[in-house]
Amino acid sequence: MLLEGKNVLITGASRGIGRATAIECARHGADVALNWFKDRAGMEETLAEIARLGRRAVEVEGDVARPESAERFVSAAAAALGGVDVFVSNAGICPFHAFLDTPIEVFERTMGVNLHGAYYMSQAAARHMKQQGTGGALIAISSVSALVGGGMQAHYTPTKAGVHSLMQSCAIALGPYGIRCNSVMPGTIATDINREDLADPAKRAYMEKRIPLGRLGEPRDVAGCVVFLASDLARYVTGASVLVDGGLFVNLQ
Ligand code: NAD
Ligand code: RM4
Repeated sequence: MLLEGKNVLITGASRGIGRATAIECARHGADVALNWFKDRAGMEETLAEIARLGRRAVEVEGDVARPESAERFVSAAAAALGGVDVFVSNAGICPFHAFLDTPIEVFERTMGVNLHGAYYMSQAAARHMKQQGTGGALIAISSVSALVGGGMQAHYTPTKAGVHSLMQSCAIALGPYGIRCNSVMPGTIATDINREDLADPAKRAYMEKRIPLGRLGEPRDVAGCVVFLASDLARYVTGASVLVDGGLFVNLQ
């Protein structure tokens, strides 16, 4: 029970890594506030899982790319749960497109959701934590793609480098308030975001061969790392980025 008594806010919690993070946090004793967008059915499933674990959950609909969603989410969560201890910026999109053919709208939307959204949300959460005066933790779901390119992801990889950098700057700005800021860098985790991409058996087999641990990741692999960073076990960890990729990044040969 690493998160007993903590309130954890998570964006994009209706499925995938966000849902697994909500469940893992609840399993460790946290109450959760969950942002969702256009996926009511998925959100209901996440809420049912949290209820089964006997923890409190509040859900708040909102597009993270809109600045007003941030204050709405944080204040609704604080009012319902009684405070904000941990904020996880997870919501993200990755429409695969070749660089030369990527429409400007796809680039702008990907930046808006993945980078602007994480910025607005982290700022709103940190303002609340500062006012609360009890410290806290910000965690951004970055990616191994912050460190390497992706041929079909030129509009996506800069957003992941961006949130990694955002957490580094936040670590400096918010350290004096006892707010730790870190990012998690997942490798290839099988979720809806890459379902089509990984449907190609050759692509999947190539990935599995390249990953030293021999398998694609599961959402709960990432969630475990988030729980650690959110917990007091990580009390001296800030400005860090943790790869959760089965060894993919170091396997250059
Ligand atoms: P997913 O598609 O299963 O989940 C994405 C979640 O974000 C969904 O709940 C979706 O509804 C939500 N979302 C999308 N746009 C939103 C918006 N505008 N406002 C609020 N919520 C929104 O994908 P996932 O793999 O679980 O992705 C979660 C995060 O993990 C993303 O930031 C992604 O970039 C990152 N990531 C994923 C992988 C991977 O291989 N799956 C690897 C590295 C990083
Ligand atoms: C990640 C990484 C994964 C890809 C997802 C969509 O950041 O690039 O390989 O599956 O994005």
